[in-house]
Amino acid sequence: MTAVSRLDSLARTAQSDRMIANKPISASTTGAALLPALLSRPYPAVMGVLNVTPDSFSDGGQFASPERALAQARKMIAEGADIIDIGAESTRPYGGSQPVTAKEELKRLQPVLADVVSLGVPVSIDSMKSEVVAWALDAGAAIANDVWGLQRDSGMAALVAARHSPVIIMHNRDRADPAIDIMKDISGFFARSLDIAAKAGVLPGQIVLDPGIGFGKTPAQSMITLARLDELRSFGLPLLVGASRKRFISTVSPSEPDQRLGGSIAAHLIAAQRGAAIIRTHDVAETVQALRVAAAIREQQ
Ligand code: HH2
Repeated sequence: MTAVSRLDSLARTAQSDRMIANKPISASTTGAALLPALLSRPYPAVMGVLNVTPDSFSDGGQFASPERALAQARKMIAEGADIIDIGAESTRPYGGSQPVTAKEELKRLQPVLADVVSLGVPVSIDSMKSEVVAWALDAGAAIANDVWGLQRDSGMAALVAARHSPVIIMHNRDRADPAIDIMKDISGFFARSLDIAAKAGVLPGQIVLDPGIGFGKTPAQSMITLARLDELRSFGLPLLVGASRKRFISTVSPSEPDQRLGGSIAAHLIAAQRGAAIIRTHDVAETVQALRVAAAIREQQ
């Protein structure tokens, strides 16, 4: 058996396990039906990160070739990912990476996006540029993931409204300010984004809010955000949390990004307990297991 066919058969077995454990969400479930389908489980949906970039903070360059990207997407689906989040520009949570043009982002996505879509789970496009998101939605992506919460690219809100696609509105700031009340800042940002969304005609049922762990926040503010995540439930919208491998973990337990699995799982379990409906992670198998075990234990209470 070749490595590729071994991976395929592993994917098939794990996928059928997944189908028994929780109804799979097919890529043909789109628009208004997609979020309710993803959020109908007893534990959060899991979004697997696929960075087709040379410079992402934790896995830059690892999946830049189309073959490796596709293999990684297959692996994450086999491990139980409900969504694949593909990004072709580092969002630079910690600076250091180069901004890229829409043209460059598209050049990185074109050889791989349609193949990832064809694997059969919903794909989200992690881009702050409406031109890139428009292309990706045309190519079969189902969700827009905007790390500037509809506030950077003036065309983003109208685009997602016109396509009836779910959108992830993430909190962000140009720089961290240790003096501010971060929960108040996040709530104010969400209120502005929701106003932009409403004016553009985005339906509330299509919106997911994400406090943006590690973005424009000190490490302490990232931890405050996780500890007080339940306060954001007052918006009445599903919450997404992506704490995977982020730097705040290293301030508690010094570690390189790829050594932060334990801290990532701790953060994600707390996020799930505080109401997160979607968890964004680089480490799908371990995260799915942790979420399912935590949910099973809670059921015994
Ligand atoms: N984090 C990153 C990128 N996109 N999108 C959402 N909605 N939430 C997040 O927390 C989030 C995100 C950063 O992680 P990664 O994609 O691995 O890094 P990079 O942006 O350097 O590619």
